[in-house]
Amino acid sequence: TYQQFDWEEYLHENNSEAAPQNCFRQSVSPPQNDFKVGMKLEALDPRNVTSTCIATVICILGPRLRLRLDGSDNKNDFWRLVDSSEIHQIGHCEKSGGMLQPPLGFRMNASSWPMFLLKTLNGAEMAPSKVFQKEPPSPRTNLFQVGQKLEAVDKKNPQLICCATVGAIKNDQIHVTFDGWRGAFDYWCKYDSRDIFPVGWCAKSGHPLQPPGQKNNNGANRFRFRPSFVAFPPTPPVSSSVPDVVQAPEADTSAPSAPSTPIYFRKKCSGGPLIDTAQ
Ligand code: MLY
Repeated sequence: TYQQFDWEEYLHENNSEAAPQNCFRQSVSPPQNDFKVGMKLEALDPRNVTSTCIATVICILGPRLRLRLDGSDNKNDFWRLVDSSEIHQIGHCEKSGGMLQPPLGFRMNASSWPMFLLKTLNGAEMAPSKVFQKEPPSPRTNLFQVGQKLEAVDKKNPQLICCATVGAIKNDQIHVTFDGWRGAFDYWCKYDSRDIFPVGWCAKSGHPLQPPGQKNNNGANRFRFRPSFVAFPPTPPVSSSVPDVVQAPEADTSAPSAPSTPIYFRKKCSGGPLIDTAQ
């Protein structure tokens, strides 16, 4: 239903090439996601990777999970692939001789952790072992070349995977630059980072892909589909006590009249593949 970003055409027009699959630490066919929202699992605390915490699945996007550490606030959610080595079934930590830890910024007194842990796990739906997928092996060396295209997580808006280019290479690191955006979102990462994907990965895995931004492309960029024109099928507003649909303001009548079609925005929608929810 959504119009897909056309990589083939984009590569052709930019006279560029995609980084080959064997550059990446990603499986050739993206893993299936059988997790469900609300399931609990063990995850390394991203802010303190020596501790293993309990996390809850908050959202699912293709093969990725939005996770929140139990006992933490909602401001520190993070994303993991279902084949990440940083997530495990509940019980894994204890089996390997470890102890579950409160997350950094645990919102209660540390002394209440044991009781909190009991309560948070009591009656919880725990993700079964079969939904965890094996992490693919790392390529032996950095095979990337400058100028190659890829799909990369925007670390400042980590729900987004975007069109990107290898801007530079240094030893085992690559510089990820975001097409159509000035440098503010660029970053260095290891060649085997789980945050970078071959061209076509989003389409294959059912994950939304952010098309290039407009900042280096003077004027219209036909590769960027503007949300207001494609966002949603034009469903009429439904009346309810708490309306979740608002109508866009009428066009300025002093302006030359244009054929006007009402556009509706769902306020509660968290965004589809073409919607940049981050501000
Ligand atoms: N609202 C943010 C979103 C930036 C997203 C950039 N990514 C796609 C590289 C902004 O405009 O700053």
